[in-house]
Amino acid sequence: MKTQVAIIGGGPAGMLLAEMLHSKGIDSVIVEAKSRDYVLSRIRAGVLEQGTVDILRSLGLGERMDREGHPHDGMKIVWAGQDSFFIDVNKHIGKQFMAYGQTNIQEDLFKACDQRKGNILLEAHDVQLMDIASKAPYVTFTHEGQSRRLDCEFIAGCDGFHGVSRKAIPKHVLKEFERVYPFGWLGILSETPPLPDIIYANHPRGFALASMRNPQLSRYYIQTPLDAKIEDWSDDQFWEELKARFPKDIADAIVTGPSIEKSIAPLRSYVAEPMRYGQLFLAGDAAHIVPPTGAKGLNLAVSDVFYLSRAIASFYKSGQSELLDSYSEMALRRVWSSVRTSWYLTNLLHRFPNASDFEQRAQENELSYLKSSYHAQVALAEQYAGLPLEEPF
Ligand code: FAS
Ligand code: PHB
Repeated sequence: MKTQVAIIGGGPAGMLLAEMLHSKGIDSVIVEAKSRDYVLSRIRAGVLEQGTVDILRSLGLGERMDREGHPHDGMKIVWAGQDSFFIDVNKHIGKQFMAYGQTNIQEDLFKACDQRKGNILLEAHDVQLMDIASKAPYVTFTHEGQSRRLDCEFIAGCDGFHGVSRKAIPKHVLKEFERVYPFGWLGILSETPPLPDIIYANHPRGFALASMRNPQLSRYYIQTPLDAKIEDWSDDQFWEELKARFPKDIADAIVTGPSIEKSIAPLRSYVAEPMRYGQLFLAGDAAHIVPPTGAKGLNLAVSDVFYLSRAIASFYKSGQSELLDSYSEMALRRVWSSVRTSWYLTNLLHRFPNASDFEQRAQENELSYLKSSYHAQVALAEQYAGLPLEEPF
């Protein structure tokens, strides 16, 4: 098999990259380890930056999002039982953000790929990246019981944190930065009407978050200890703990119901540099992980593949490799901005098990400052809305 771009991974990064390349007349093949159902069964992100919404619309992928998604002007923060305060992102920055689940985006991407008869190989195993430092890299894998080889000009490593692409970069080249948090998030999906706003809570019992997927589908999270097990959490225990972490007026407005999905995710900040080696370009979770506190993970995957598709298209159009050569630096500027913001919000909103009294007081003062300072809120709103994508020089 031969293609221009071999894409490893059929999550949002890989599937969106394929659509972007196709819109520029560039051929790609997606090699995905799991089945379509498995990929669609993962419940993950829920908040899209304006930049992501604009990109999806520009590719003709916005019709269902605009019909079923929920635009928000801002989000609420509440702590220590105090009144909640609203950070009006739209007033400060002139941008909204959209509540629309990653699962829906994945469904929309599969549909677009099918409609254009895109080439996606599902349940491909033993994927190996070969000769990535040469001008003729290739990928080997087994598919439908047969050993296959895919020759290409570029390889996009979109295979997430546990994929093989990042590991193909020699250890002496790769520099890794990591912060593992001493807690996780227990998330629940329920077919109940959500609260009107996205609300973050910092409570002595721990962090909590109220979000949504659509007017009949709620998404809630609570901070849990690292050793928490899903089997230890009945729905009733979850709802009781969630309500305990919000002020009474908000807690009383929460409509409870049976969970249709319940999972625990660990929290980490991670960045791998560089995001390019030879003809291999990393994008999305393959290169970086953020704690979901800032709702940045999926949005970073989108900005990475926007930069990468633009760079590959520029190469094929003009033969120039400047944008390819600057891809890693440009993508990492935005990655580090989102990593820093997600780290800031995680430190601001969670209760750290070993926090000293000093650290606890400093956290409460930061929350109080954020509540009272217009400028602090504008700065956070700018980051939460997502910084503008960089123009090519
Ligand atoms: P993905 O991990 O989504 O996709 C990678 C794909 O590569 C997968 O389909 C995988 O099967 C495939 N793959 C892996 N190894 C392979 C191999 N060797 N060969 C071929 N294919 C291979 N972000 C938010 O913004 N908000 C959230 O609330 C949020 N919650 C999350 C909860 C969890 C449990 C996790 C894990 C992530 C969460 N994220 C959240 C982040 C998440 O949305 C990611 O940022 C997003 O999925 C990134 O997309 P990809 O880079 O495509 O990686
Ligand atoms: C979600 O709806 O899943 C969500 C919302 C905001 C976040 C993280 C996750 O910061």
